[in-house]
Amino acid sequence: MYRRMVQIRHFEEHAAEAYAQAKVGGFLHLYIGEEAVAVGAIAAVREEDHVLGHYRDHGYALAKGCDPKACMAELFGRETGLCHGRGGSMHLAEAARHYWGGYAIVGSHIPIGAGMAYAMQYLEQPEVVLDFFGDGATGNGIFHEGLNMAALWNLPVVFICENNLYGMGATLAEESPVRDMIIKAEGYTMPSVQCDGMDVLSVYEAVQKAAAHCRSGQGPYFVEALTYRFRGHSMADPELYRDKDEVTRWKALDPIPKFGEFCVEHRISSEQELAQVKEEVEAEMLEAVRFADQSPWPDPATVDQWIYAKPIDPEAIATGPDQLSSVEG
Ligand SMILES: Cc1ncc(C[n+]2csc(CCOP(=O)(O)OP(=O)(O)O)c2C)c(N)n1
Ligand SMILES: [Mg+2]
Repeated sequence: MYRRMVQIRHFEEHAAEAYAQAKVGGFLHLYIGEEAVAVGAIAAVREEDHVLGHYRDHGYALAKGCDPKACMAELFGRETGLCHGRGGSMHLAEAARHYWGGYAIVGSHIPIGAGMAYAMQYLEQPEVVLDFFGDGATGNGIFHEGLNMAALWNLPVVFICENNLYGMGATLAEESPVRDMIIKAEGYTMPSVQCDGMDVLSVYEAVQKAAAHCRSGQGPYFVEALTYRFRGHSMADPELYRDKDEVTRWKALDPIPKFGEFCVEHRISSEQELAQVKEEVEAEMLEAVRFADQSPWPDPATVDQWIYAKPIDPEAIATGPDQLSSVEG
């Protein structure tokens, strides 16, 4: 979990640098500060479980085990990218790893996650769905539709709300009548828990419990992770809406050194081993940038490829999601 968090941090620091050099187009939303949420949650479930989330998505992809080289090349818009350069930063996805993206329309993937959970229930598959979104998304109508159907049909989906206190430049108080997002889950009789999103073990524990609940057929669960993004909403954000002291206070809670200290204190790793992890990850990310930079652009003649899914063979549906994962195109 320590290595994964460091991977996300270093990946994004390099991505920010590449963005400033105009090597990455479009928007770039950094997850820096929130790494413990994706890492703790995804470590708490099985590899075959399904994950989807919003546009601040590099952390989910890396925590799901996607190759950092392919992720970086995707940001650079290259053919070697995770989605052949067609998706970019906000639309990372890898079917084979059951990582389904990366959605730019706020809240849009909430009912999609419920729908995937419905598929698991219908096919009698044991997998659960982790559906990540922000505090801002809970103000969208589609959030309520998704929670309503998930609760009504007892679907195996863990809704994970990353409450980072802001939706773009709007503070929580400006966007929501309640400060605690778990209150919104109560309206759907959904069990819920708040966890410390700056502490990877707190997230791990909460999601482990939530996923076990879903897997045992008891229906959906709502996890609220209290967290904070250390950078602006996107690279284009001058951050005029928040106090620098507030950012400094949250940075003192940085989940990476915090978990590093825990590992040393409990003799899980030595300081030298943690330093070695950082060094290895840094080399891996430098290689990812080099790979992305040297990769070819997509051939304009192939512009319509990798955009739409092929029609799915009904027999593949009947035989289960592993067959679906191999559908390409
Ligand atoms: C339906 C919709 N409305 C507005 C936007 C513009 N928008 C992009 S991100 C965002 C804020 C979302 O905040 P939150 O859900 O808290 O996620 P965070 O960025 O804090 O991780 C908004 C309003 C959008 N992408 N989609
Ligand atoms: Mg937010």
